[in-house]
Amino acid sequence: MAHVYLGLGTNLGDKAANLHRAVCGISEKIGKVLSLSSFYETAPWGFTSENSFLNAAVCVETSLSPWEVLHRTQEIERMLGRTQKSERNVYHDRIIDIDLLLYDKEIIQTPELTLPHPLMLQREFVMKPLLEIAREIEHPGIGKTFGELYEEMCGKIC
Ligand code: PH2
Ligand code: MG
Ligand code: MG
Repeated sequence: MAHVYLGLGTNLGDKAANLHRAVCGISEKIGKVLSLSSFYETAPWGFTSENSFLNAAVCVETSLSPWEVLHRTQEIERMLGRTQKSERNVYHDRIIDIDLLLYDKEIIQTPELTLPHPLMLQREFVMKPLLEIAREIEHPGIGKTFGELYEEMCGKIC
């Protein structure tokens, strides 16, 4: 069994309900949800929108491969009504976004999937919820814990 950390975000409709529905989908299609962070209201990052986000992070125990997890998260996004995908860092408002952040200590670099998530350390909306459930976990590429990395990051962008 592997431990997968997923980042969740929504900025349309009933945002808390969207996050709860995503967590239900994750427990049905990916595996047992071991921990769920609080929900954080955050400002849109990397694009302009009048709709603020609600972000969260979950840890899931799964028997699926990283690619199977990716495909299942995309299935859940479609199930919840997501139609547009972000491409080349052009972002849109969305009902739900589920991003793979970590899969055990795997380091993967393919066009379809990069792990750990390449932008997570620059994004407070990812790190804040993740910190709640993964403070002692090590970033596999860097070898420091998320607690340590968050403190370093706060000197720069928080
Ligand atoms: N997701 C993005 C781009 N910008 N900003 C916030 N606050 N929260 C997000 O989840 C988010 C974002 C790309 O997926
Ligand atoms: Mg995203
Ligand atoms: Mg995404």
